[in-house]
Amino acid sequence: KGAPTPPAGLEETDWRFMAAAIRLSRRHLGRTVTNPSVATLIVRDGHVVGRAVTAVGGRPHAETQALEEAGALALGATAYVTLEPCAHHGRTPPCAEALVTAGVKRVVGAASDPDPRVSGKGYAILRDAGIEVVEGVLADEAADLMKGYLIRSLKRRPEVILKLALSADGKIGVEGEGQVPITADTARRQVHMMRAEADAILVGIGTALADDPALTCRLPGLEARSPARIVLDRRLRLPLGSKLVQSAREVPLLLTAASDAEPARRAALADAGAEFFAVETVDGHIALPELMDDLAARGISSLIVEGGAYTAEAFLAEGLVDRLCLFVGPGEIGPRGIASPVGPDHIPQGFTKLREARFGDDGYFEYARAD
Ligand code: AOF
Ligand code: ZN
Repeated sequence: KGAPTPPAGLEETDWRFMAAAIRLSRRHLGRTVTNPSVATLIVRDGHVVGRAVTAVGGRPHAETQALEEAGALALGATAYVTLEPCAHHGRTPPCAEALVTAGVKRVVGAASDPDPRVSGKGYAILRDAGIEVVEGVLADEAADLMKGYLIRSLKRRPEVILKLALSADGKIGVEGEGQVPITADTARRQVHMMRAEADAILVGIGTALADDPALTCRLPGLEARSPARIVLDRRLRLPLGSKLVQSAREVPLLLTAASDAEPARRAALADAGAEFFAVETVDGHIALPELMDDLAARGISSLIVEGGAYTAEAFLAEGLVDRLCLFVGPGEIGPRGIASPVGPDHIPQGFTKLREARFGDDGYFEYARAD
């Protein structure tokens, strides 16, 4: 195929360094709540003299750390930032001002920041100080990794990623049989990586009871990156002995309980480390839009919905799914299986395919809602 070349209108070096910055920004995905995971490279004479990603916990920002590493070498350098540098005073002065003070000559930015305290103001501070600014370099690639942050800022809800594992004949399990093996180890590791990069993961009580899942990330070395677990459990039916409850002291467990749920159950689950949040119900069903609003208010930017069929359908029906990730195993389950509401052959309207891959014998299909 030959060496990759930059998209039209982009300088080769800008393209390469921004691509490297975007790769670096991936490092703290899911660990910077409520901030996006942003990366900065400070480049002088073709050499990286400072590099950083938003710290775990969200502060300090990427720019200030990268500038600190570069020190005096930042003078006359180019800064590559995956998000417009901030313009507001937080615990520290704005990153845009820090770039000016350090004497950076040029700033190349990818995504713009919808935060009203920043939007457009960060780039303006730089330009007013005589710095050359190039905006929008690899903006889509950068935005793709910050989707959660962008959706939460613009829509006041987390990015919703619906993940389903289905058999070759489109079934997601068998009624009353608990976890049925559908995909193999490579696909499973991929799912755990998705968990590591998300802020939260959600299942319905039916799946929690049938499968007894832990919903943690169990990749060696990444155990600490398990997302908060959420169960739609209005009547608090989750057993105290379940893996979810048993691990609630290590990884947050949030239950959406009705206000009239049995107080004794609530007390016992609270003792085990579970937390609760009240959500409204409409006709006995949890009002998902309100729930999404609640999660956004808690700073949750990305949410994986892992089933089951009923929960998946509810999210789809509300138009709340942004990304659809389907893992398809080689085996068939047959007529006793529970049919998946979606499959590679029946994708809901408005979704377009982003990628397709194979993990061993399993297929992977990813779709994004086009909007
Ligand atoms: C940057 N660099 O690395 C990140 C930025 O609560 P604060 O004060 O940390 O501000 C949060 C806002 O900062 C957030 O909404 C977004 O606009 C920006 N994130 N900005 O210059 C960074 N993570
Ligand atoms: Zn900043």
